[in-house]
Amino acid sequence: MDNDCLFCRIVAGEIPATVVHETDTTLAFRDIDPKAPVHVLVIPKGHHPDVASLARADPSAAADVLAAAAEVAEAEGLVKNGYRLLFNTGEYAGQVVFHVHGHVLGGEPLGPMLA
Ligand code: D5M
Repeated sequence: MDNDCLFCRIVAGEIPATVVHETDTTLAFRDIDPKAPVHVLVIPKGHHPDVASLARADPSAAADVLAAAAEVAEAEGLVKNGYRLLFNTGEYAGQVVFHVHGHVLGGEPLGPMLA
């Protein structure tokens, strides 16, 4: 755990979050500033700054995050119409929390990514 990391502190229960899914290795909670009717963040419990670092250091945890995101999408009723799974990676992508997180977004048409 990184004591300066917001999402590590959510994993530790030091900061409240609306948790919607949890496994031994992952946690999923609602985004505090939702950009769609469903906006859930899926994270590994271990601290890794971004998805590339996670995939390198712990491929099994990376697979767990993807599986958890799919389970969240299913539980949130997003599978029929589709959803977006997005990992902002680095400053130019707008990543502001450097504990890797997948955004699960859905519940309305999201439009093309690069319009
Ligand atoms: O996305 C970081 C996301 O993290 C952004 O959508 C807001 C969200 N966020 C920030 N603080 C919290 C707390 N405390 N609970 C839930 N969600 C939070 P990024 O991809 O880094 O731009």
